[in-house]
Amino acid sequence: MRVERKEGEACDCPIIISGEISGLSKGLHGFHVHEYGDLTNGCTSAGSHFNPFKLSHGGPGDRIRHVGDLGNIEAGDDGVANVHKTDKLLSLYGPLTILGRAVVVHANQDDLGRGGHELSKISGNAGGRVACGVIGISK
Ligand SMILES: [Cu+2]
Ligand SMILES: [Zn+2]
Repeated sequence: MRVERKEGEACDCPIIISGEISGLSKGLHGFHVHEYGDLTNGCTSAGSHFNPFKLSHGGPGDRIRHVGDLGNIEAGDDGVANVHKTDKLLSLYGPLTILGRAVVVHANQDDLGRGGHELSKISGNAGGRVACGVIGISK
């Protein structure tokens, strides 16, 4: 996975998250930035969705959302999801930085807060955590 930022005006240039995740079940999987880059107890220790503004869970296009809410990724028959997301809220510096946090892939679809389940407004009711990784710096 790569996270990049395009050159340009500080306030209006999205970061780009791209890459490939394999070994998934076919279909949609919730995909979020969680608050801690800590995998000492597996993906559980990554904590909750990164949510510095203390808002309800939503979709990436919503005004009311967690900063870490990136919606879903979709795996094909081969279990591979090609990820390409741009987001204007996440940052690579300052208070909204995602460096040192974690990305988590969930077992089920994120309902983007609209599913009517008791967990919809908290986590999108996306089920267990099937994969995770720390967002760090590499060559
Ligand atoms: Cu998550
Ligand atoms: Zn969320």
